[in-house]
Amino acid sequence: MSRIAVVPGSFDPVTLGHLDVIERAARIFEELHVVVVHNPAKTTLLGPEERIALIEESVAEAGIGGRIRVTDWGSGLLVDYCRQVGAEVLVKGVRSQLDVSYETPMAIVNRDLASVETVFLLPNPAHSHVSSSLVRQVAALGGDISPYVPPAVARHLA
Ligand code: COD
Repeated sequence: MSRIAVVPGSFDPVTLGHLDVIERAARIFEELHVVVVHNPAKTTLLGPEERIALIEESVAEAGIGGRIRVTDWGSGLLVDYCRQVGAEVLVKGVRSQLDVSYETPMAIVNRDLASVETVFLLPNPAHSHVSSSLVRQVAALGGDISPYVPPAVARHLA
């Protein structure tokens, strides 16, 4: 039985939706790795070091930093990271049918490649409309992002 799980994402920036998934996964698995992956399809706002620092600050402020390792995996295969650290489970949040359609083929390929299973967590409805791209857009237009992001991110982007 795996005790190590990986929560991957672009986290550009980390949102309250991400934090909700991380908090609930931390209650299920003994050790959690939050892995910043570069998604070539997306234009980024923050560099990987900033994203990592904001995730670390956010999980620390949420009181769950102790069992969470935050790391950057560039654009390598995610299952190679899983193999490297002995993780057998990926955790993803699914907000909509669109997320399910996007994630399902990846989950099957990751299982084919390395027997890594994917666990889907349903979002907290309070945050299910939140995405990093929405936050980037509101921030760029000078709006208040504090309802959507952890305090560390709101301070950083203010
Ligand atoms: N509530 C709940 N979950 C949420 C919310 C929310 N409000 N917002 C986002 N999430 C979930 C997303 O559904 C996703 O599971 C995760 O949080 C990360 O979201 P993002 O937007 O930060 O990151 P994405 O979607 O750009 O990340 C995509 C990955 C990098 C995770 C994905 O592309 C991937 O797994 N890549 C691995 C590359 C690889 O190994 N490919 C080969 C095998 S197919």
